[in-house]
Amino acid sequence: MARRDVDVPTLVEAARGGSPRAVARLVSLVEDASPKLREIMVALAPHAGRAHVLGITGSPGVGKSTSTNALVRAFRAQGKRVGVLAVDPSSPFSGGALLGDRVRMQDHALDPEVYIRSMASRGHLGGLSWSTPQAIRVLDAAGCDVILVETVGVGQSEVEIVGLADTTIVLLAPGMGDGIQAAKAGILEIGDVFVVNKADRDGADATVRDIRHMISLGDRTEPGLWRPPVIKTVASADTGVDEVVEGIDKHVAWMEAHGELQRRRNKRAADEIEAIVLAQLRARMGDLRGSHGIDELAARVVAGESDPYTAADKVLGDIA
Ligand SMILES: Nc1nc2c(ncn2[C@@H]2O[C@H](COP(=O)(O)OP(=O)(O)OP(=O)(O)O)[C@@H](O)[C@H]2O)c(=O)[nH]1
Ligand SMILES: [Mg+2]
Repeated sequence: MARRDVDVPTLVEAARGGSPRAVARLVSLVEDASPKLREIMVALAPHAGRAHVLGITGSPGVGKSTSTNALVRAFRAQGKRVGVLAVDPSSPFSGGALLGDRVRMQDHALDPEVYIRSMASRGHLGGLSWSTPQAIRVLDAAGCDVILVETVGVGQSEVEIVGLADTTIVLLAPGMGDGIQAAKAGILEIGDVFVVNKADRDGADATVRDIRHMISLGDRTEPGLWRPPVIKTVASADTGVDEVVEGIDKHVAWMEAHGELQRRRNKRAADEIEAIVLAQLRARMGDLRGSHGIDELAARVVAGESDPYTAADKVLGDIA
């Protein structure tokens, strides 16, 4: 299909019907910020909002992809349709549907009920791509019951995943993340479910105790608040994965009982709107700069005839 021949309604219909090619095409259009993006989002809107979005974050090599693979297997056993987005903050390339994570999640490569996709997060230093929420919407509208978003915990991305996910799983490994380190990294606040993976290694129990202790020192112990479970797994041997699924289910039930799911989703939508507004303002600023206003205002500021705030107010008035 040639790029300019995209027929959005047909594509969306095919994606909803379960066509992996249509899903892949839509995610690519999102990633490439296609001129069809608006039309795509309008077409998807009535069909999105059903999927449970699960964020998985943790240090490099802690076992996120292996755990994702194991979780996909568990959800498939429940008959669920599953989407996976592996967001690579270090990659300057858009992922396509192939290579890296495809290989690591090979178990599901041929399963038509599993969509796996790598995404780069270009244009968004160190963090999650702005296009990730829109890719989530594509998978959601395509009928995924669960969408797993894997992101390497570096800098902002752990925090950003909180904004994206309904439930955030923080993965640790023995010796990699003792409680104090975790507290310092600010991950104690973001996890809804903590998993100590590589429990076949020494020190797993100590790490579990440590994390539990640090959580108990925090402000999450008040009655009515969610108490994140700390679960041991050996993802590479599928051990403990059912307990993780159970922890996730309990978290969803708790959120539903407390209006938290709606609150998180509303916040996610507000963040998305804000990102789009800011991007459009920035785009209009660019236009403005070339043609009218700013150069003259700048000269006046330099000459002391105006100040930057007054000048900025003029520009904002112009843009609005
Ligand atoms: N011993 C042991 N090894 C594991 C376990 N889970 C994963 N591994 C191994 O740890 C290595 C890294 O696993 P990945 O799943 O690729 O880790 P990741 O967090 O996705 O890594 P990045 O995406 O590169 O940050 C692989 O060699 C896995 O086989 C486990 O429970 N025990
Ligand atoms: Mg990985």
